[in-house]
Amino acid sequence: MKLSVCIPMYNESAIARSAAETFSSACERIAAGDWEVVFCDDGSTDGCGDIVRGCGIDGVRVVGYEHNRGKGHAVKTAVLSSTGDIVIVTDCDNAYGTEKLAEAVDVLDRESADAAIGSRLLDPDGYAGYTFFRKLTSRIYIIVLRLLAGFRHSDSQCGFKAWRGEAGRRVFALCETDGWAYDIEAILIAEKLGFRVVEMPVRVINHRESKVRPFRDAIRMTADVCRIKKRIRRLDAAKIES
Ligand SMILES: Nc1nc2c(ncn2[C@@H]2O[C@H](COP(=O)(O)OP(=O)(O)O)[C@@H](O)[C@H]2O)c(=O)[nH]1
Ligand SMILES: [Mg+2]
Repeated sequence: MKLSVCIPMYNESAIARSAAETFSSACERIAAGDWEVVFCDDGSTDGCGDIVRGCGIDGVRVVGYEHNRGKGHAVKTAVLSSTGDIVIVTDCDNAYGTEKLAEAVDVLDRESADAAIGSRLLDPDGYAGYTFFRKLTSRIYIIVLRLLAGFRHSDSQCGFKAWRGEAGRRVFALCETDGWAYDIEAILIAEKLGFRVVEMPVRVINHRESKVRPFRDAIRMTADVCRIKKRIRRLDAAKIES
């Protein structure tokens, strides 16, 4: 079983080296000799891509492009270039801890799932350390998603998601959202294709200040979700088959 870990990365020079080391040694423990870590440099301007390349770790590679497109585009690019039987997407700051990588592989097997998405609501301490305001916006957002798009999971925005390689690559090939709503698009497309999506509890163990701007991003995300919903309705069988 080849394991791919995909990391979207935007201006992470402060932590790029430790991320390359942390994720590569975790992969080696889980899938000795049969893994890759793919960083997608999302048009960074701080040289973090070169830092990762400079580590010279076998199995760690960098893909990307010149101008910043947003986390969604970075995740899509990394997943489409991955070759693993299992593909796990997580954040550069290792917010959820490397223990979750092996756990996600188990969950996919145990539950015969095509995707396992991290949920901070399922872990009793999932939102520990979050400000009241961030907890509140997160909860409101899930309710809006449920009403607007029929989203039936408990957390959409968690940066930790595991896919069976083929399922993940099929789904992300159809994804078009560059911004923060890409998660919802991927999950809704996966379900439209008939893939089995399950949740697994995660909690944030490495906190840092979020770059999400609550009001601006919430408005853009809501607009994105409406667009995504329309598009998925139109996504006909012919397109899905191709
Ligand atoms: N903020 C931001 N993060 C990006 C972008 N592209 C990729 N990322 C990566 O997305 C991950 C999550 O970013 P973070 O700012 O911690 O967002 P949060 O955890 O959702 O609040 C990190 O690995 C970033 O490097 C982008 O355009 N903006
Ligand atoms: Mg974060």
